[in-house]
Amino acid sequence: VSLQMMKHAWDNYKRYAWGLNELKPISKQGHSSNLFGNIQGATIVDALDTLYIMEMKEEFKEAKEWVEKNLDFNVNAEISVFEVNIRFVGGLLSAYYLSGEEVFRKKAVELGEKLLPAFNTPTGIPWALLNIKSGIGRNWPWASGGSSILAEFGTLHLEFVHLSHLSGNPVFAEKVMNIRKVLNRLDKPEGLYPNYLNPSSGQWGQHHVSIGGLGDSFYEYLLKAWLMSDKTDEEGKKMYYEAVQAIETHLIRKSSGGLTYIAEWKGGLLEHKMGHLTCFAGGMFGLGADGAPNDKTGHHIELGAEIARTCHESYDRTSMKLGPEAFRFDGGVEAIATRQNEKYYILRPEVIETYMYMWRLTHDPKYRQWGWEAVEALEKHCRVDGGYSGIRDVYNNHESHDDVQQSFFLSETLKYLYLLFSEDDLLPFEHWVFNTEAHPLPILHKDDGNKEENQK
Ligand code: DMJ
Repeated sequence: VSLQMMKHAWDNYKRYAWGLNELKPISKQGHSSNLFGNIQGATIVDALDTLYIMEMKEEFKEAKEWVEKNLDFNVNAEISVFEVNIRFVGGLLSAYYLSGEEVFRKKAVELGEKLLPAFNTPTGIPWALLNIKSGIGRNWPWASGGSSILAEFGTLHLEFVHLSHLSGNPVFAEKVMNIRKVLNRLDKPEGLYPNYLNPSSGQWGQHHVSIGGLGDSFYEYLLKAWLMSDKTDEEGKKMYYEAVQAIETHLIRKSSGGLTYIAEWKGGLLEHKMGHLTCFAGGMFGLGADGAPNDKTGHHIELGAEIARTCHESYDRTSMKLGPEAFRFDGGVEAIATRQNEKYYILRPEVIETYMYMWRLTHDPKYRQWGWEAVEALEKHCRVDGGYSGIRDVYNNHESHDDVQQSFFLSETLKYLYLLFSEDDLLPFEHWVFNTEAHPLPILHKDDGNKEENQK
C-alpha cells in the first residue's frame, strides 16, 4: 500500500511540480518554501532513497538524471543550514550509500563545503541561516537573544561525520566535534539543555527546554552518533543517557488517566503540552534501550511503548484519526489539542516512526494495527486527486486542505510505513541509522577506513 501511496505522491509531483521544491496538490502547481532559498528539487532529493528502497527503478533513474543535470548549489540563496543538511545532504548521502552512484557523493560533498561558512562564528556554533553565495550567516530574527537553535546546530553530526568519511577531509567532523566541546563546557540547568545558545557569547538564551520543536533531534543525534560509530563514541553515549535521565526527572509526567507524556520546561515551570514532533521520542527511547546503563533496558523500552500509546491516543481522539500538531494535558483534557492553531496535521511522520521502531523492537502486533489506522486515515482525508495534502483541523468532520505535500511525507512518512510492514532485514538496525529526515546512513566500523585504503 505504501508503494501505491508513494506512486501517487511522486507521479503528481512529477506532473505538476517537477524540479520545484514541493507540490501543491490542490492547486496542482509548485510550492516553494524559503527554507531552501533558491535551491530546487527538495522533493526529488528527499525521495531518492525511498524510491530506491521501494524498487521504483524507473522513477529512481529519472530522479538521478535530474540531480545530475539540474541540482545546482551555485545560486544566490539564503538557506536554513539545518533543513538543507537533513534533507539535501542526508538525501544525497543515503542515495550514494544505497546505489553506489558517484554523482550523489560528489554533490553531497559539494553541498557540505557550501555549508562550512555557517561555522564562522566566535564559538563555532553555526548560524541558522546562511547565504551560500556570499557565505554570510545570521540567526532567525525571532530566536531568543540572537541565539542559534539546539535542534538545528545539534542535528548536523551524523551527516558531517559521513562527509569527512567520504571526502577524506576532516574539517566536517571537526566542526561538529567542536559543537560538542562548547556544549560540554557549559553549565546545564538541572542537567537539561536549553533550546537557545548564542553563537557569539557561547551562553544560553532563554531557559526553555523541549523534546519537540527546537530541541528534538539534538537528543536523537547524540544516541545515533554513538550507534553510527559502532558504539565507540563514548562521549555521545554519555551525553545521551545523562540527558534522558534529566528529561525523565524534569519533563516526563503521567496524566490522571494514565498517559505518559513529555512536557515542555520554561525556566523551571512545566507547560503540559506535547508536540506531534515530540512523538519521535518513543522510537528514540526504544532504540536506545539496548545500551541503557544500570539494567535500565526494559525501562527504556517501556518508556518508548508508553509514548507510542500516548501518541496513538492523540490520533484516536480526533475525528479524522490523525494527530494534531500539539496536544495538552491540562484544563480537563488529555492528549487533545485545545487551541485552534494547534489542530492541524501536515503529513508529519513522528508517530509512524515510533510505531516502526517499536514494532521492530517488540513485534507487538498493535504497532502494525496502529500504522494501518494511519494509512486508512491518510487515504481518506489527505489523499486528493493531485497528491497528498495536510489538514487544517483534524477535529472537524470536513477536510480543509492546506494544499502542501511536504517533502518529508515522501522521505519519512511513506518510508517508515513501508518499513513497518516489511521484514526486519530491510535496512536492519545493526547496519543502518536513520538521520532525522529518515535517510539511512551506514554504521561506520573501526576498520572501514583501512579497508578502503587497502582497496585503492
Ligand atoms: C522533518 O523535517 C524532520 O523529521 C525533522 O526532524 C522535524 N520535522 C520534519 C517532520 O515533521
